[in-house]
Amino acid sequence: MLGFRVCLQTRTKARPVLHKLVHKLASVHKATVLPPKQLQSLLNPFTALEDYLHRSVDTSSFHLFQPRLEDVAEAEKLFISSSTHRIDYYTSAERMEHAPRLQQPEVCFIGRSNVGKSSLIKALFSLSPEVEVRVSKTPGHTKKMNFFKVGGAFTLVDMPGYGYRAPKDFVDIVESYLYTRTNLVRTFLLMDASVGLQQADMVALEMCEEIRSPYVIVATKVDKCGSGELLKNLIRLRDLIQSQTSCCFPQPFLISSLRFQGIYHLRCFICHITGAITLQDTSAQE
Ligand SMILES: Nc1nc2c(ncn2[C@@H]2O[C@H](COP(=O)(O)OP(=O)(O)OP(=O)(O)O)[C@@H](O)[C@H]2O)c(=O)[nH]1
Ligand SMILES: [Mg+2]
Repeated sequence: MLGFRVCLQTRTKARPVLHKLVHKLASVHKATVLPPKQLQSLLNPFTALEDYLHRSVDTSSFHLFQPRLEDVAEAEKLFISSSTHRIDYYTSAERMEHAPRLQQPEVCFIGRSNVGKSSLIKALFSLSPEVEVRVSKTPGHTKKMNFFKVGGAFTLVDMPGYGYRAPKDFVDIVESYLYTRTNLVRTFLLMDASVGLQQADMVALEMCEEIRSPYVIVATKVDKCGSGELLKNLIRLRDLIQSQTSCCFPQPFLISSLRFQGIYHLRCFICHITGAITLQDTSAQE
């Protein structure tokens, strides 16, 4: 028996560390060697769609956050785990009573089940692939609030989704979190750009408006449909933000977690709003 235990302990200690591969586009440094147009569409995927639009269409709201490349690279460093800046899954909570009390500024990711919340967090952490973020093809996968600490800088919270067998969870968990979390600095409300606005998206948007805390819309899965369909969905989304919201950041962020489109800018935006870095300039540059 003792021998068995010793053997188990030895095996645990000797277990080889799994070095997961870092995707070649996970870092903006790697992307800077790409042709300028390709780099631009990774930084802001909307630029790749503009050729399809008539010149009279005002696209300024898709270009409001335009950090310098140096700031994007600076922000990226905060997404690399080290012995002095540990990025890690911290804890999960089923109810607000179980949520950890944390001092750091916090941002959370909400939206319909399957919209890509966990995948987005995984892409943000892709330079630290040892951080385990679970994604699934099955809707309703994330059932608790999952807290991820980014050193002492900020916390990311992955939320259960709304719309698939989970409206109760959403109301019980997400709504009470949004109403009461004092260190929450921004909510990211995800919508699937490849299918366009759904009824459940409107419910979440109305909730964010009612709570009156600042939020940002993230259009996910921009890799999944053709440019025409995507543009139609995005212009509709832009119009909705302009006409029906008052607490929403006017720019929707476009992302593909699979192809890393929009991920570098989103990292930078998170560092900016949590005060983790001070940007030189975020507006459009000449
Ligand atoms: N093509 C494409 N697929 C994506 C993208 N992001 C996520 N997916 C896929 O969408 C499915 C759901 O992703 P999740 O990240 O688990 O979605 P979720 O919003 O966390 O879902 P719940 O936890 O159920 O609320 C998975 O099969 C992902 O691979 C994307 O940018 N592009
Ligand atoms: Mg999830």
